[in-house]
Amino acid sequence: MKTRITEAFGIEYPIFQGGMAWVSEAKLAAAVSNAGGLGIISAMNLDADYLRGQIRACREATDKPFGVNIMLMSPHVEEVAQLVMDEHVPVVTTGAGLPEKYMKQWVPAGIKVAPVVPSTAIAKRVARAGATAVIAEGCESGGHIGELTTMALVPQVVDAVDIPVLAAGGIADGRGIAASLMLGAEGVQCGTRFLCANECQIHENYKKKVLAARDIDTQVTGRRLGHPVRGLKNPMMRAMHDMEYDSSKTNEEIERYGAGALRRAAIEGDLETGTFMAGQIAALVKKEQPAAEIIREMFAEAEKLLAEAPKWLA
Ligand code: TUI
Repeated sequence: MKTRITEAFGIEYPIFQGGMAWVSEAKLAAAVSNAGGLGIISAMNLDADYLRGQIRACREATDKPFGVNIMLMSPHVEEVAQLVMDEHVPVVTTGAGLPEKYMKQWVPAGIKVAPVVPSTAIAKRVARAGATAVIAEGCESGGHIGELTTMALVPQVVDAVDIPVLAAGGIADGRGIAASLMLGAEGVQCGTRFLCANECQIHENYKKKVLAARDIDTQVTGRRLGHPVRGLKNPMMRAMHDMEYDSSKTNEEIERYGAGALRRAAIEGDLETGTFMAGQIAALVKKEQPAAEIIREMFAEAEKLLAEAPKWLA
């Protein structure tokens, strides 16, 4: 499949693996890149030393392009923003904020930047700042979310900018890819589907929780704090939800309660106090399998659907 995304990023399939904190490590990113997608390492909220190690491990495991996701709320954002230049990382994606300040250095340095955007206004801003592509992520996705759904957001972003758009949020199979192309996107970014890749090193309990999920098993917490986060329902998510509706609790108390919960999920597999971030399509993830198989399967299905599409015109 050839689109402006495969051309611009030098990849075989127009698919990015989402940069997920405590999930998207070098091993998963390299597997996705080796399979012809764009693997992405998450800088999460750790420092430059952590990221340097991950970049080097990824380079050991693949000679294909890969990316680094910078979560703009990270306390180490300045040093990781510098490191991606020092390490000549080919692609940077950003999330949870406005990346223009950093793009002033990244773009002239030849880094291809693809920010996650939750609105057309932000898509236009990053396009003006020199983004190679934008990732229009709907609120079906796991983790930190915006307001609009993928179905509503993607075509509006496609109309708002001239650069290519990747659709994200709620995409886990070939149907999601085909639909994204129909909305005008030229690629997709998937996170949740890759949680159950063999190369994904999260705790077994996290994978089991995704595999057991039903359609209605995600919930959003953090709206009161200004950073809504979608994850799989569990005692931690329910407690966060209850605290948010309790006016006697301060925002600081709630923030403190939530601190470290993603690490507890991904590393320790703590079913009670971890936050298992996942998107609304978790129930479409049926088994653990190699990243390469996930990509091949998704695109084989998309190509079949697209080839059959003229039947609707008969
Ligand atoms: O960033 C994500 N997903 C994430 S980041 C994350 S770590 C975290 N942990 C606790 C609280 C908050 C974050 C877990 N999942 N996805 C990309 C994304 N970016 N979704 C939405 C946005 C976004 C939102 C607002 C991008 C830009 C934006 O700009 C507006 C502004 O005012 O900053």
